[in-house]
Amino acid sequence: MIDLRSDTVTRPTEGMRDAARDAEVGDDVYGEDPTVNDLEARAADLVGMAAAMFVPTGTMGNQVAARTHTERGEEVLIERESHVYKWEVGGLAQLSGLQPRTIDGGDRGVITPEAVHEGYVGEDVHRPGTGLLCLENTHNSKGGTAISSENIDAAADAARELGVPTHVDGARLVNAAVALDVPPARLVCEVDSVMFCLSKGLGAPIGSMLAGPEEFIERARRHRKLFGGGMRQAGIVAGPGLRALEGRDRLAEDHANARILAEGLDEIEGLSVHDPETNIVLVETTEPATDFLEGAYEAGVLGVPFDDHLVRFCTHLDVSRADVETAIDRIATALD
Ligand code: TLP
Repeated sequence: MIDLRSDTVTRPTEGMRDAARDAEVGDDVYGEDPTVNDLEARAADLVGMAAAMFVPTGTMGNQVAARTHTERGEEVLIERESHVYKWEVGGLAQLSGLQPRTIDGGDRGVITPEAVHEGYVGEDVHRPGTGLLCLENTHNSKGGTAISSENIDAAADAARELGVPTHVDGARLVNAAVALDVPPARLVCEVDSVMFCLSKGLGAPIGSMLAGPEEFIERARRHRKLFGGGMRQAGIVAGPGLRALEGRDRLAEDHANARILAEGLDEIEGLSVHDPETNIVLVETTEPATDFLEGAYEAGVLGVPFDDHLVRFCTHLDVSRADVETAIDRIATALD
């Protein structure tokens, strides 16, 4: 089976398994796990922030960030197809008493400064006030679009002028950086916090990083504890995370494989493929997405439905160029 459902499905490499076994550990709630401390320092450095904190999942990183930036009842300005709004079980409302105000980011999920100004709500006797702007890069639902540093800067600058902090859900920030050929830090130099995942394209089995200023991360540690994410000998998972960070240049291969997949699938009658910018390929299907996926599954290829006639395939560490070519052949035969 060629599993293109997500880049979350990768199995740890031998090096990651070695790193888990050999990790020096301590109690991380006391700040005493040397492997976690090392990972946090390197992650902060990668994104050019003063501090970083290890969290078990991207969802927790985003939700802790939202809680740490805001007061209960405030509004969060957020793209309407974004993961934090759509795929995190309404966590903004459930966990932090926040009210999302959605903005349409168009085909690529880009939030413009105009949209920030338009969506902003000043606090008064009737209105809650905007407490946070949340951006996503790459934008998953829009097909892994790599949003440029200029676009991110412009939105964050607009928010700052209004006194609103910006958080970036950068689950795939390193994919964006590789695609745009800029250091990850360049993509977040104007924002207040960023979450990025080790467990997606980077291939780690578990873990994400939340980065920001020292004082922000210090407060975020309390919210991580509150949300049940204070881990003990977490070096066991941070060790593989360090290996994942070291291998980040490899993401260019996933992007090249996504392009090969897109070109191959686009030749098949009944499919129309969006040009991939990173490792996500969106495919429009003439037949219902679930029927198409059933045929693909029987032929030995897995993907996920994104809409009634829209399917997502994702390339990653565990699929080679040859696998991608086989996947194209299998789907072509299934649709024949
Ligand atoms: N995304 C998963 C699914 O939940 C859709 C996937 O397979 O792509 N931000 C973004 C942009 C994400 O894509 C995801 C996971 C998360 C946050 C949450 O990360 P985890 O799964 O670690 O909580």
